Order: sequence, then structure tokens, then C-alpha cells
Amino acid sequence: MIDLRSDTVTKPTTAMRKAMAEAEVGDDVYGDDPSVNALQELAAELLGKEAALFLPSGTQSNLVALMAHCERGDEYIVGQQAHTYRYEGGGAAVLGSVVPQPLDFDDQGRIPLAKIVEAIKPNDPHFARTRLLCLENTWNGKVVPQDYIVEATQLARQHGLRCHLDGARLANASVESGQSLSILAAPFDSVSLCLSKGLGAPVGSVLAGSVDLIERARRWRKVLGGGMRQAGVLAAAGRIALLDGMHALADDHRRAKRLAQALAEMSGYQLESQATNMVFVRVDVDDGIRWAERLRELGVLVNPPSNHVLRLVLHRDIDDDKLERAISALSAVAP
Ligand code: TLP
Repeated sequence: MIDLRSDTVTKPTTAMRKAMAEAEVGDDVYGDDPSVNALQELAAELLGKEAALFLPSGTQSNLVALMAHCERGDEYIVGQQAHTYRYEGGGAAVLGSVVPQPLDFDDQGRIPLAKIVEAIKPNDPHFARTRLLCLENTWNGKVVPQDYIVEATQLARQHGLRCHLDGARLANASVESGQSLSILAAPFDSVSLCLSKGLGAPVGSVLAGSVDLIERARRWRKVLGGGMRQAGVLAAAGRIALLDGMHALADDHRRAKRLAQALAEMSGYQLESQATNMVFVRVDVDDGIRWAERLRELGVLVNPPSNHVLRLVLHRDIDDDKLERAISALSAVAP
């Protein structure tokens, strides 16, 4: 199967499996797991923060960050189309008593600065206390312009807000922009980075920030059930993802470009966007589920189009040969 549903589907490499088998472990709830500690130190260093925490998923990492920054009745400003708001089950509100203030992203993943200012509530008991600005990079594969990020986070700070980045795919942004992870992370108080997407680890995310913030995050991770004991078997793979995983991303981006060009030349598809490892195309089919099934019969897995838009994601388990086979299959089922 050629799986274009997401970059979360990658299988651990041989080197990862070997490292997992040989990992030194201990009880991480006691802070005793050397492999987890090594991963956390590496993540903090690469992201340019004082400390980092290993968590089972990006969803938990974002939630723990929101809960570490905000108290009950606090509010966070977030993109209406951001993963944290839209695709995490409303966790901030459901489990954190943190009120979301969603605002529309523009097509580059930016919330206009004037809209941010407008949304910040006065200090008055009628309102939730606006505490945090949350951005996402990459968003729909797009690298959010760093000058915007610097401006938006400076503005937030002027109003007493803290700043969190859902950097699930910050490694893709780094490779595409040629800027280091720590430069991209610098404007934020906390950054969540997923190891289990394009970087190829089977499980896990890291959250980086100040020692104080990470201590609060550690507490919420335990409360949410994310204290994982001998998690070194997972962290060992995560460490390899951080050390070696970024090399493969440039090839994913190149293949995404090739796929976008091929689809742009095919009738039946209208290219919406391509950036880093993601391609979005409009497919005019009435029954998207049936259409995705036909593609599956040809050996290609996609999520059914949502509102007629199909997302295709490149990752390290799709080489040039598989990509060409996927292009032929997409051509065969073109509407
Ligand atoms: N995204 C998944 C789906 O949930 C949509 C995907 O296939 O892209 N932040 C961002 C920007 C994400 O895209 C995701 C996963 C997460 C956070 C959550 O990560 P996990 O799946 O580890 O909880």
C-alpha cells in the first residue's frame, strides 16, 4: 500500500528498532529513564530552550502546554483552522477549563495582528482572562513567515500574553526555510514538536520551554495519564528521529512538488496548494468515500476528500518509485 493519508504513518527504521531493543530504561515518572532524559536534553538543545518533556502525542503535548500556561477561566487566542482548536476534541476547554478564542487564519496561517488586539479582553470580571497566543508552523504544510511570527509574538507580549507554538512539523519548516529549529522556536515560550510525523519515530512528541514551565507541564502530563514509566524504548527511537530524521524531509518536499505538478497537468484535479510535504487538490466527485475506495483497490491509501478537497502527504516511506505509481493510480481514477 502507498499510504498518502499522513506522515504519521511511517514505520520505524531498522536503526530505530535496534535502538529501541537496546535502550537503557528506568521509571520515567521518577525521572530515572536515561533514554528519556537523553531525548529531552537533545530536544531542549535543538529547540534552544532550558528544558523539554517527552509526551505520547502531539495532542497531549499541546494540551499540557495550554494547561501549564493558563489557569481555569483563562483564554487562549488560536486559529479557527488550527489543529489545537479544531482537531484536538476541544481538549483545552473540556479538560483544562481554558476558553478558546478562535480567529480565522489567512491563507499563510497568520491571524491578522489587528484581530489579535481586538480579541484581547479588558481586565474586567465579565471576561475570561486572555493569557496566551497559540500559533502553528507549518500550517497545511505552509511555512508561516517568520517576520509575522516575530511581530505577532512581540505584540502578544506587549499585552501581557505568553506564546505557544504547535510546531508539530517545525522540522519541515526548518528544512524548507533553511532556519534552525532554535531560531524558529525563539519567539515562543513553549514549542511542541512531533517526532512521529515526517521525522519517522513510531510514537511521541516533545514540549520545550523554561524549567519552570516544563515542571508545570510534567505535573499535567501525569494528571492526564501520560506518565509512561519505561518510556525509554520509545524515546530511543525519538532520539534517532531528531538526530537523523531531518535529512529525509527535503526529499519529501521535492516529491510533494513533483506530485503537485503531475496533478496540475491532469484533468479532474485542481491544485489548491503545495508546500513542504503536503499537497491539497480539489477533486470533483460526489461520493468521496467510494472514490477513495477505488484508489485503494489500486494500492493507494488516501483519506476521503473533505469538502471536495483532498490532502496528500509525502513522507519517508514513499520513495520515487512509489510516488510514480501513486501518480498513475490518481490518473486512472481522475474524475
Ligand atoms: N495531525 C494529524 C491529524 O490529526 C489531522 C495529521 O494526520 O496531520 N498538531 C498538528 C499540526 C497536527 O497535524 C497533529 C496531527 C497534531 C498536532 C497532533 O499530533 P498527534 O496525532 O500525535 O496527537
